[in-house]
Amino acid sequence: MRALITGISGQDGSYLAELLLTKGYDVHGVVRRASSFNTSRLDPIYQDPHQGGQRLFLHSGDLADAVGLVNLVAAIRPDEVYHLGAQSHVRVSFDQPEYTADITGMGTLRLLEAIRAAGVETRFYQASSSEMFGAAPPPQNELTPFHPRSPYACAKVFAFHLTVNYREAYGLFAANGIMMNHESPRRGEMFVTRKISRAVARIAAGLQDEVYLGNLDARRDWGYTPDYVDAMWRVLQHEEADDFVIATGESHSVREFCEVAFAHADLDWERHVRTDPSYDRPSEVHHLLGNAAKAKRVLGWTPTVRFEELVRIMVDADVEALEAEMSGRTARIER
Ligand code: NAP
Ligand code: F7E
Repeated sequence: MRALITGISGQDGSYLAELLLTKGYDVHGVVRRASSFNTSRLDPIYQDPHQGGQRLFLHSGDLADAVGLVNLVAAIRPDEVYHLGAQSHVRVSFDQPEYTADITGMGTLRLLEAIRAAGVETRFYQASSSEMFGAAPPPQNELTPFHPRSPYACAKVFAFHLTVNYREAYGLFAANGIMMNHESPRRGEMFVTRKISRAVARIAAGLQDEVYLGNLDARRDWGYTPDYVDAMWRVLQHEEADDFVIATGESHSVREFCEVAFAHADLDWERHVRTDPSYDRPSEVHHLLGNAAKAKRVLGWTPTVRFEELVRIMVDADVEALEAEMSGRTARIER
C-alpha cells in the first residue's frame, strides 16, 4: 500500500507516518519549502535515500500550487491520501483570513481536483475539525449543525462539504474525520496545551516565572494524538466512505489543564499564570465536547489516554526535553 500525506511535518502527520510505516505502507509526504529545516518531527523515522530499502519519501510541494499537486498525485499514484496540511491555528486565522481560506479551504479543492485530473483511484481522508461546530451547544456529533466562529472554521466547513460533494458527484471514496482537539509532546508550541506544558517545564527549572494566557474558561475535549491518527487510518479502511466524530467524550477547561499541569511539577498554577486579552479571539468557541459513539460502533475506535494522563505525558516530555537541551544533549521526540 502507498499513502500520500499532506502536512506530514506537522503533529498529526508525523504520528500518522509512523503508524503507516509500522503497517507496511510506503509513505509519501508533502513538505513545503522553508528557509530552515521544518521536518524535525520526522527525525525518528527519517531514512537516508542513499542506503536502500527506503519506505518514507518526502516531496517538495505546497497546497497553493495546483499543478504541483497534480504532478505529485500522478507520479505517486497513492492508494490512500491523508489530507492534513492546513494553516491550522484558529487565532492566526483572524489575522490571516484570506491566506487561511486559500490553504485550508482552497487547498482541499486543489487536492481533490488533482486526484481527478491524475485519474488515480484512491481513498481520500479530510482532516475536518470540531471547530466547525463552533457555537453549537455540546455534546456535538455527526448530526450537529455547524456554526463556525473563525475564518479557520469557515474554511474547514468549506473543505468538509467539498469532501462530501466529491463523494456524491464523482463516486470518490472521500471521508471526513471530524476531530476534537488532540495533543501530544509534538503539539505546536502556540497551541494552549503545549504552551502550558512548556511553561511548566521552564518555570520548574527556574528559567521563567510567569506565563500569559487568554481565556481560561474555554472548555475542550482533549485527546491523545496517537489515538487520533489510528482513527484516521480506520476511517479509510471502512467499507464505505463516511463521516465520523472522533472524541474522548470528556471536556475540561484551560484552567483545569493549568491546575493539573502545574501540580504535576509541584507548582501552584495561580502563582504563575497571568492573563492577557491579546490572546482572546474576536469570537470564541466556548465548549467542545464530542460524542464518538458512531466511530466506536462502526470503526471499533476508542481513546486509550484520558485527560490527566495526557497532561502528565506532555509535562514529562517537556521537562525531559528541557533537561536534554540544558545539558547539551539532543531532545528525544519519539513519544
Ligand atoms: P499542524 O501541526 O499545524 O500541521 C499542519 C501541517 O500543514 C504542517 O505539516 C504544515 O507544514 C502543513 N502546511 C501548512 N501550510 C501548508 C501549505 N501551504 N502547503 C503544504 N503544507 C502546509 O496541525 P496538526 O495538529 O498536525 O493538524 C493536522 C490537520 O488536522 C490540520 O488540517 C488541522 O487543521 C486538522 N485538525 C487538527 C486538530 C488538532 O487538534 N490537532 C483537530 C481537528 C483538525 P509546516 O510544518 O511547514 O508548517
Ligand atoms: O486553543 C484558549 C483558546 O489554540 C484552545 C487546532 O488544532 O483544535 C485547535 O484549535 C482554547 C481556545 O486550540 C490561550 O481561546 C487560552 O478556546 O489550543 P488552541 P483550538 O483553537 O481549539 C481544533 C480542533 C483545530 O482544528 C485547530 O486546528 O484555549 N486559550 N489561552 C488559548 N489558546 C492559545 N492558543 N493560546 C493561549 O494563550
